[in-house]
Amino acid sequence: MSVKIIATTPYEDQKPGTSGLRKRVVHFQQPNYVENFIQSLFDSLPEKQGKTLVIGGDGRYFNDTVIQIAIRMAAANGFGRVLVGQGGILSTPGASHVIRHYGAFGGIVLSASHNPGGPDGDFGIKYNASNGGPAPERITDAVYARSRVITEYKSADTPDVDLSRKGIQHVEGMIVEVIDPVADYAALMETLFDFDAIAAMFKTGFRMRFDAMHAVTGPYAKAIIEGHLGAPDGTVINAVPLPDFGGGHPDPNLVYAKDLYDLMMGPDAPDFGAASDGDGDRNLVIGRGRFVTPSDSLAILAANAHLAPGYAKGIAGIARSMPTSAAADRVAEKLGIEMHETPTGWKFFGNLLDAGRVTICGEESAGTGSDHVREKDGLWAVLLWLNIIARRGAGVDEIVREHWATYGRNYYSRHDYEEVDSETANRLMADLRAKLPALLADGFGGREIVLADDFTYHDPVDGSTSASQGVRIGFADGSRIVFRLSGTGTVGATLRIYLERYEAPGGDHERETQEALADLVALAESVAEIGARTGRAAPSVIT
Ligand code: G16
Repeated sequence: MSVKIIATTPYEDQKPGTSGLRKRVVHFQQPNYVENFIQSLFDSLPEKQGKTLVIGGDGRYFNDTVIQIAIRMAAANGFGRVLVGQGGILSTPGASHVIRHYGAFGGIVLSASHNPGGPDGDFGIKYNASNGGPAPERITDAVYARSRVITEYKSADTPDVDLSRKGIQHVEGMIVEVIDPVADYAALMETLFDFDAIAAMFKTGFRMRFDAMHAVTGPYAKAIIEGHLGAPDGTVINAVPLPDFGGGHPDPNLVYAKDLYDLMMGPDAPDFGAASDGDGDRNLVIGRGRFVTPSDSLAILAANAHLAPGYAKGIAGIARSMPTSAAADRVAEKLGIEMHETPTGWKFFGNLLDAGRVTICGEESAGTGSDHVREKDGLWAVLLWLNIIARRGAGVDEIVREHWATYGRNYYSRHDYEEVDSETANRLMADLRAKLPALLADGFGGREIVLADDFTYHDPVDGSTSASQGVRIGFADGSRIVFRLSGTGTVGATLRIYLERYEAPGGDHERETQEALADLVALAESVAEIGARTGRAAPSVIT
């Protein structure tokens, strides 16, 4: 076999963040930058000889180049087989399913998620383990340690694989199988949801718009929503994945999916609007005249999951990331099932899902999913919503209001300050941490504080501990402010402030969200001195 061993020198900055290694494309284009990271990964994975590796990505710029590099390096490092999506395409949840379905050793997913793409945009590499989930910290820590001392990498001296052609090819001794990226995933969805009920609803004139944002869910949504479920052609828009996402920002939030939002709030709104992000794991759900926050969506999906055949027996438990609102906690309480609060990052749900302790998980950052894969899953959330609407015969707005009437409403918002100078942001967080004991003792702004800490997670399954996961300030009435630095930004630091206030059943659930949270916003500003320290008068993005 023509394996080349090539000398290299380490980079100091290959520490995976919340979800793999994410940097600007030009950063990844430095000599051997990709090769160093992939070799560090392979060096950190014992017992890979002869095993199957899944490779795919969201189709963004540089995807095709890195897939060819990864295939050549997998062959040189002794993998027996690579499964790769046709055209290099695999959504993040799709890749998770392929890993599980074919019993693969693991998978490399190439994506910077909702970050923009193109030569000046972002790129990313993440590794998923044999359970289909993002590598746990013990693996990402090992990769980082290895990346700092690496001296050589291995690659096969072979031509590119033809990714446009399904079927088997060979790279030296290794089998490369180019697979349909959609088929297995669509078959899985059919086992979970009442496709007949949803199809019947479309037949009677139910109207929907799904914006794939020129990202990876386009082919999946076309095949499932228009193909299997019979929604009219044109229900899925921007359905062709493009290397630069058509110049857009594939983040399905109210800023970047504004056209969809405006449509759904307008006089000709269809019944249901949805969108997904670059790699297909996030979701946006909007009913006619009603935006659903991701935290509420998690709670509503959990409360109604039994209406879908895949969850008819009930759910074992729910998990949410710490900054996500506590709306789902009330559902778990009512159902008498386990509820878990984990750090931000889907990887922290893996053990709970594997142990069968939770069935549904979610995060405020537009992510929801279940034990069907080990990633959050945008299309899954959309299909579960459709299933619930079809079975309840009620619209999104009605479902949301009924939920609040039963469980109360958690007013919730996130304020982001993007591209803040890293040192300034780190100092702000350090000073805030130092203030916590005094806040707990004395209160702040005339308010009693019942919780002031930096969140530490103790994994109940493997006993591991993850510290410094976000500063929490909790008030006596159940309101909460959380401060964290994002682990997914690529330039400077992003300061995230999460605000939450609970209004019990029978209370006023009709207030405008920012107005309902205004006193907490003011407290957050004064306790952390955001304006004075960052020079910013307002957040860059409010979601
Ligand atoms: C990733 C992670 C999520 C996390 C989100 C935001 O999502 O998979 O678990 O909630 O980033 O993380 P942060 O607040 O650290 O920026 P995605 O969709 O970007 O892969």
